[in-house]
Amino acid sequence: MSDAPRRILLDCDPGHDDAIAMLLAWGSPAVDLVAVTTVAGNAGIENVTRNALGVARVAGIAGIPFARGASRPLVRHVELAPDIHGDSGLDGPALPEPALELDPRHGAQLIVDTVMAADPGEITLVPTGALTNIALAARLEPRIVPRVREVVFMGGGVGGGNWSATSEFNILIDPEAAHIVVNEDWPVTMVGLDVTHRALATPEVRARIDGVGTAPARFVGELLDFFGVTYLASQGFVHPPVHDPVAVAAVIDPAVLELRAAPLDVELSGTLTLGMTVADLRAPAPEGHRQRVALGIDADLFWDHVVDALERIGDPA
Ligand code: PIR
Ligand code: CA
Repeated sequence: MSDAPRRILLDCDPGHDDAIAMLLAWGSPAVDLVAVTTVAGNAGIENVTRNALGVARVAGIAGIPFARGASRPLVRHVELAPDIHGDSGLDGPALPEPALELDPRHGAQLIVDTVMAADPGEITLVPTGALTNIALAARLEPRIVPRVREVVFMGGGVGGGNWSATSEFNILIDPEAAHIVVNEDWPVTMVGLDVTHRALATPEVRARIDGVGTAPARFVGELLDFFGVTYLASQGFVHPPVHDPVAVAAVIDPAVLELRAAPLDVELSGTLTLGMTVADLRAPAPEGHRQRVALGIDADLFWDHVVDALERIGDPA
């Protein structure tokens, strides 16, 4: 772990696992959460934005801006995931009324402003939903591209999808945005299903979270209860995978994931493979290649960081 906390902007569509990603980012001493932006995906933009503010209240997150982002993908019609996350996008636990005021800027504008106001190489973008806001920000202000330290996104995978045979939800609902993001000239790391499908909320993990004994930990438990039911019904998982916090954990501790540099692109014209993330793993990538894909995970270490973050958050007033 590096000494100075890495400053991250979380761009999300909460979303059960997005909510846990937010808690991990807030509670971990290795990262400094500087802003949160929302994007349509798991539910519509009004719902995911409300959910983000509700989660902030649960975790005691304050003093950072939250901004509503894109209400639909760049090209395609909006596609939601109520079978997984419920109609609200965060069904299950009761959510408190927001305590924070929404920032008046569009999410893409907040991304631009955050990156331009910081030193070059300071801000890491962590998108855990469709890449619409990140793509918009790169087009709105191209000078952010060389200033961003890295984009670490949850999405895609090299070994198949969850929304089609080849493609993962966050990429498939806005493939054009994903294409922009992986092809911009900034370091980009794909945290895909290859690793997140191994970050499972097993009964042992549940017991550790329950053992924390705080209101935010109980909230996470209730999120996992709901996620467990829908994941079993819709995807046949006995224990639900928790995707989005894995991208945050990748920034917190490089030992969590095994990364490999590889040329990476997003399929935009396949008739069967739209939204597929194609990584060329045939040979080692050239020295200094800017794209990396996650191929392995230390799941125990990942959960250590989640539990540690919950312990540090404690019981906010
Ligand atoms: C999870 C998601 C969408 C659909 C399914 N089946 C499961 C959401 C999660 O929030 C995560 O960011 C990503 N999209 C996983 O595909
Ligand atoms: Ca998500």
